[in-house]
Amino acid sequence: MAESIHARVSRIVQATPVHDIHTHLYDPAQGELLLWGIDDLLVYHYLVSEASRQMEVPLERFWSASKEEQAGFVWQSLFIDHSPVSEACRGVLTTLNRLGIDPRKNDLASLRKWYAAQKPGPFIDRVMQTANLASICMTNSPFDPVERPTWDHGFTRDPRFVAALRIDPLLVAWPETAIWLRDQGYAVSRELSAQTLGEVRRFLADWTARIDSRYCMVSLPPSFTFPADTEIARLIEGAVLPHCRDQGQAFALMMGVKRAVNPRLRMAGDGVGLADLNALQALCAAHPDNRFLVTCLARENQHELVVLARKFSNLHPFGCWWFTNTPQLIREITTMRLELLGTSFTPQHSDARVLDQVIYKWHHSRSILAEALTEKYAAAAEAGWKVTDAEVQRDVSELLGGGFHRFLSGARVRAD
Ligand code: FIX
Ligand code: ZN
Repeated sequence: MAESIHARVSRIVQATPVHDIHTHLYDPAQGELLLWGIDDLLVYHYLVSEASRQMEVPLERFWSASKEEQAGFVWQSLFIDHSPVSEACRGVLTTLNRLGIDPRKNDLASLRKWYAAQKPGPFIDRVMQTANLASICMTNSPFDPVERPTWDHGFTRDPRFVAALRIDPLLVAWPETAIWLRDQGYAVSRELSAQTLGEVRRFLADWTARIDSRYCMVSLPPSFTFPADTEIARLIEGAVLPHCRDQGQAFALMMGVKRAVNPRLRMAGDGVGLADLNALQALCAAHPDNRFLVTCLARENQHELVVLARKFSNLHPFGCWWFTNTPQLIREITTMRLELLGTSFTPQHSDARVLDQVIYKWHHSRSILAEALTEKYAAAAEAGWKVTDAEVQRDVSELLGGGFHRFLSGARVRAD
């Protein structure tokens, strides 16, 4: 019997290595910055915010506990006292399951024992093979006092881990950041004079070269507007966009995050708000020589983002970010993008903070991508256009990193 369209598409989607274009993972040579293992899986901020609703211990007690103890609280409240049905809980189960561990038969102590027997190098290889990853793009911040010294000292790069320059404090914390930049040897003042903007560009160019950054990125609050007489807008216009043009690089905007909605939850305390996509429209229209990679956190922004991408070829939507990284929303957003953009977008990034998470993030997303594509190919077949395996492979390679890289390079037509 002929293989069904769904089986063909799934086979190709599973077998195609993906370039994970945004994560919070680090080069193995950056040592402890690269998190992995059961305790880090359990204290992931997605799980902490869910556990904070169910845990018996008060938050203060939770935060004063060791990582192992915190992991124990999360395990108890989300896996033992209740069933692990949320997407983040299911993620832990899928990860363990695909590593060959029966999560049901293993208590936390034996899970820890299993992990203790793993060696970092082979474990990284195994995770990347299991998730079928071609490369991992990091989020690299010169402003991070723990990360920065690793770059200052230098290390031998793992070619599978590529860099992206993250610049949130530069844009959202000006003028405090001016003081920091001065300490780093850049002759800036609080006022955004031509000299200061020039020095900010020098800083961006220095770090782009130092880390071999592929693109520069920022996350922005819902209040972001453009054009505007604000420090963020002026820094973008006067320093970041010229820098990107100089370097031929794209600028990634992650729009709609409300930081520290509940500061008591620390990293788990961020929320979502509706971004003003008029700002994005104005950026794309006023700067046709810049390229913008954009993801939005609010479900309600997704349709407008896709419509804008139809109008501006210098805009590339990517990923189902954070609170939209749930099966129902991935299905909705990916289908909407396929229906309005064809294959000219990047459906997903993992946003993994713990290496092992790439296993579940990609396993879950790949199966939804295969379903969404199958539906579209089946509809085309009904209208007399049957796709070949080679065409499916072309499309899937495009969606899993090929289109992204072409967008980064500025090429409009297929290079391969
Ligand atoms: O700003 C970001 O890159 C976000 O992805 C993070 O801040 C967030 O904590 C996260 O991990 C979401 O997945
Ligand atoms: Zn992120």
